[in-house]
Amino acid sequence: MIRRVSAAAVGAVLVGSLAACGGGDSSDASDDDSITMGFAQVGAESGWRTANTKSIKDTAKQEGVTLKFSDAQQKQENQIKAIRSYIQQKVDVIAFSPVVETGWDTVLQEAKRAKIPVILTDRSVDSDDTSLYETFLGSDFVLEGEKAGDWLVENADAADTDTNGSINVVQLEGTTGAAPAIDRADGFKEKIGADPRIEVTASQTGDFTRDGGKKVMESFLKSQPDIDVVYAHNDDMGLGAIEAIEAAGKKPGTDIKIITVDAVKDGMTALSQGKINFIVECNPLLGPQLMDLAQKVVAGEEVPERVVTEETTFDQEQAKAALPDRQY
Ligand code: GYE
Repeated sequence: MIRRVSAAAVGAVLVGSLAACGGGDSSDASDDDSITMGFAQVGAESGWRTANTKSIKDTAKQEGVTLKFSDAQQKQENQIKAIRSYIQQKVDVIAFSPVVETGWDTVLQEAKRAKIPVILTDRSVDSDDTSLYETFLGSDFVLEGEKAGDWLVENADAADTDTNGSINVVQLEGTTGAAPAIDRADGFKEKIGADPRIEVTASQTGDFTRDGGKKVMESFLKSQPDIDVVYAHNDDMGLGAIEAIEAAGKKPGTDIKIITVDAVKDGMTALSQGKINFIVECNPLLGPQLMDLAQKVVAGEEVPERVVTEETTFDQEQAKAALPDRQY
């Protein structure tokens, strides 16, 4: 709870970017101001991440932002190394999507001392010192978990596939310690409390990958005799779970209901085919908002301390309707 508040309500201290760039004329930030951004990406673990990276690279090109990009292969130490190298290269702004929530204060203090503004994008950090970054652009992951939980409560009767009065959920968690894994679990848990029949009987990380989801689901299918529902923290793990369920001779979406988060094309396709039952959207197309914030921050303009992306949800019929226009 405290963590949620500290991530979202960054307090009254607005951007430290005046210090960061020695002032700046906020009324005069023209579009063709060329800036250099160092971006430390989490990895390439999922369809969501691929779409996110493409959005950032494409928008940087369009906006004339020189982008230095690194892929940390889901390792915090690699992200820290990349940030340090951006500090050494004296980029104008650093943006990154922290793989896990904790352990960033030291490197962020180094950026602050070098007067390089930092923008958090997609995932936030858990730090008491909110002066270490200018803003956080990304989804409300707790809300995403709540939407997943609400759907299950509303569809509880159908989810009790064996009609034995208990609805056993297995959870495929995202990367341990990552904001979306922690928050999507919290939001879901809070909402399923409304129906005493619903219980999370097993929960394990699949690291946001398809392979991880498949392996964890294979072991759940052996250890858990009565699985009614899979709640996967992203589409990729849900898609891995589908493979495991089919290999075990069961019908995903029918014998075992599946709820996921993201709504990337592969997930939406499985949803429209009836193999997934509900997807909570998480928008990866953060490039335009990120570049806009970066240009403002470098120009010394004030930016909101929190920018939340707008998202929806999809059931099977809605997925069929949305699929033809889905970009990612
Ligand atoms: O849901 C998942 C990815 O941080 C929102 O990371 C992101 C998550 C996304 O690996 O697919």
